[in-house]
Amino acid sequence: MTSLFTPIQVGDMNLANRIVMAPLTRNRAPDAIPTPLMIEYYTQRATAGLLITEATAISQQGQGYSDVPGLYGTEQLDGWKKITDSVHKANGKIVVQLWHVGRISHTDLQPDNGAPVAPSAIAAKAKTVLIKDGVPVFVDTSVPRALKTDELPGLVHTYQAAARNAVETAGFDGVEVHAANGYLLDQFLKNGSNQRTDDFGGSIENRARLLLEVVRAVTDSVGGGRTGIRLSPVTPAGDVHDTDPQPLFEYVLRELATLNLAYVHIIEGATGGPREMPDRPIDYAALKRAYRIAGGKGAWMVNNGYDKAMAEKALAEGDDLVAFGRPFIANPDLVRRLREDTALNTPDQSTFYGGGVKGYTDYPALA
Ligand code: 8OZ
Repeated sequence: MTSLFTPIQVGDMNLANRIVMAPLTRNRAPDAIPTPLMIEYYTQRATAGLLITEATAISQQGQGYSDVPGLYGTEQLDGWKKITDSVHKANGKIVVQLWHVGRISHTDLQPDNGAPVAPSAIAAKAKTVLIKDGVPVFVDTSVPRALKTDELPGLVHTYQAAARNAVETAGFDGVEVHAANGYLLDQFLKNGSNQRTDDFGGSIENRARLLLEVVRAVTDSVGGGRTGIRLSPVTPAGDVHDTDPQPLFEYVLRELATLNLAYVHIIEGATGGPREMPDRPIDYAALKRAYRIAGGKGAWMVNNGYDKAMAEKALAEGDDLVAFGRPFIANPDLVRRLREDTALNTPDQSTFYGGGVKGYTDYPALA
């Protein structure tokens, strides 16, 4: 019988188990450059079947928070290479999450202190984090400007270049396109944030166009077997909403089914919050069915608030991988603890974003 500890082939990656470390923003990369402490943090967690890095900006325009890493400069790529080398030495697998925040940014973080970019010039009722004198400060996101249609091919190219650099230069096993949580690609998908009148707004097909062009470009350069995608159909994160998410996401998944992706990663409910959203109903089983019927063979990864019992139930019902977030913050040896049914350390919320060793690399592993 399949358990959390049964190996699985996911695209080009052979995973030792089905326990995935979810992408977790930790704001410990000053100047967007990965640090030696990050080598230790990821390597401590390398027994996960797959590590997904924290969201990592594909360009400065894609940056929305202080001290989050990037993937567009030589020093950033060199920093990541040390991390992937160390994780591989520990027999781990690691993909990088490709991130463009769109409107969830602040002029302080943008090139020439310009406005962040978005599908439409609609501000998010959302906060971002700036780090001032080492202390995280929550500030309102800035009013964005609408991207011009002729800027979009360059944006697709930026994703593609980041994916290629991630695999060829930084040594990642693959990439995860971040299309969730109210960031740029999710802003395009959902009609609360996309009011464009060109080929990238209006109909479901049009709103999904940028996402699908990005994923096609990424798979063209690194292969579907090294590409995953993260979606959050109903999350309120980043102030996004869609008036009819079921047909929107069924369309997206049917189209993704043709691209031979390694995996599809679904956040169920509100990111990091309630799994049930009574005012935002969605049928996840129907989404998965739409993907499978359209020929999608990628692993189906589920996320949000899972414990061991829930994860085993998900596998028994045909999901393939389970991503754990907060449990991995506090338990570097989460895989062993789940296998041995031992107690878990409790994550300390006050050290999630920013800081150093404390609450990052100092959670104890079992003896
Ligand atoms: C928490 C804080 C900042 C960013 C996401 C990248 O939700 C994030 C994020 C999470 O996907």
